[in-house]
Amino acid sequence: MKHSPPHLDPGGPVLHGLAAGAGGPPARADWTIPQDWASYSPAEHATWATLFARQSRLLPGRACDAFLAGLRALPLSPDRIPDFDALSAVLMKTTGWQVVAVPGLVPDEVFFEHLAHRRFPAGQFIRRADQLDYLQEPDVFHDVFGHVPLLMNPVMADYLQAYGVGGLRAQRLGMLAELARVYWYTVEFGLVMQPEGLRLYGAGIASSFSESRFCLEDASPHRLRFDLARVMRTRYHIDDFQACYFVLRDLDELLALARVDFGPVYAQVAGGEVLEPGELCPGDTVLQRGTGAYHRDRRPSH
Ligand code: HBI
Ligand code: FE
Repeated sequence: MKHSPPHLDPGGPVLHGLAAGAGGPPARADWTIPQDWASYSPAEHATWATLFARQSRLLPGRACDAFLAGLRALPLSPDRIPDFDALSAVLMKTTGWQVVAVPGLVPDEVFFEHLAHRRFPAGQFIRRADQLDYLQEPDVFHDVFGHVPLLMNPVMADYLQAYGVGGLRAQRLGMLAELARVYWYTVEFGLVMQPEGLRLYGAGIASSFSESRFCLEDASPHRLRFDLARVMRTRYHIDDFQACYFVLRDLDELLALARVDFGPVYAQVAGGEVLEPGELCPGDTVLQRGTGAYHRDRRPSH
């Protein structure tokens, strides 16, 4: 994944990419830094409060039950940036995960190494007040509000660790782009079926004011049944709403994904055709065919 300049839509997703965090070389080899909770200013806590309030209002009925349960069970204050040690204490006894602070994006292998050891690297900083809806690097709101609730869920806890282990392997195999697409269309932008209807579980949408509605309510994007090989071949928008969302039957599907050997699937897709984000292909199980209206006449994908 790589970074690209912010787009013009005021409500795009929070993005991840390849570039390392700002500043010089890291003081520690694993790129962690102290969270230094006392250093957050009142204005920074106020930014958290604004983001927290509007997302908590939007998510009931949109986020899946497991996400909402995780959110409730975590020691999160509506008006203060959370303390990572307090989060880690609860996570550790629930699923064995910890939250560690990093300056922003870290190199892929550093990121994978943390996940493989059940440490979630969370951006220490919070976005500026003029960037409420869009920023390029994962900050504390995206990482904690978006990702940590599902780390309370045993299935996501195992899946994300498996992604870390798999990431190191994919790098060796030259299949990182394929694996990153799986991450993108699950952990960041995944949808799941619930008896009452479609729900979101991806952190990129759970932490986005506009995409949390777009992904479920807009007529533009396709909503397709998740299929591993298909997802591996599907490009994504890194700086705009997705043109396609992939839907799991239930979150337990991630458990199967954490256990399956990606090797044969890499072999199946290697050198094959890559699909554009909004493209449909034979074999797709189309749950809702999108109109494509949103992306029509916009820039091509990466
Ligand atoms: N670093 N802090 C941080 N957060 C991420 O989500 C992240 C990263 N570095 C690399 C990365 N993601 C992705 O490019 C990989 O998952 C492929
Ligand atoms: Fe993320």
